[in-house]
Amino acid sequence: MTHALLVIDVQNDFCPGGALAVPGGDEVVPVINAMMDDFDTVILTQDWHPASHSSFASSHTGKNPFELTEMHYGPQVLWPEHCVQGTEGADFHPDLNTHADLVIRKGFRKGIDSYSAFFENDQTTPTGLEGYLKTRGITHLTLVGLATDFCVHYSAIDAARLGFDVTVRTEACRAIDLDGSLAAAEDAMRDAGVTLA
Ligand code: VGL
Ligand code: ZN
Repeated sequence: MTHALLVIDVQNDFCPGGALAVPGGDEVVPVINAMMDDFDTVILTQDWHPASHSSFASSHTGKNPFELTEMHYGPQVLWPEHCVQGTEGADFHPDLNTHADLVIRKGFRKGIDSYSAFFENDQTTPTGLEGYLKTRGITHLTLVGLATDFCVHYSAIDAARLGFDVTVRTEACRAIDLDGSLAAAEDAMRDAGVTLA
């Protein structure tokens, strides 16, 4: 068995002081760094939006952050501007160990968001990560990072659906928790066969 650690979006904008700060987001950094040696490979994801991305409330007149809107691919939460390509907010947390085999960027198409590391929010456009993992013989994935109820959640469910053995280490994750989204995400992950440890 080959086991990869998939570190989701540990970026400045998701940490305290950032544009879309996840409470306690920076607390996961030392926990994740300490886990890295236990895996055959480490892969980092990076939320990477162009300016005026369609997931930003500021791109929609009359809309505020954290409101829902309808996109051509379905419902979409609108966010504060965050993780804009090339900005400090999009950089990894400065203390995160970034000696990873692969950094995969997502959310770089202006008209579509991508929570999952595997598929954009239309649930059909692939990022290429599945092929990378499968051609390297990786069968087991452990997910950590930010945010538990969005990017970790969608990545974990897609990974399980694609046939990987998936564990989410919740002590190395933190949530945004909008209107019960954390509890809903945990239920959905368990239903998909993801182990929450
Ligand atoms: C995320 C909201 C918007 C995440 C990314 O990493 O969970 N959440 N973009
Ligand atoms: Zn984003």
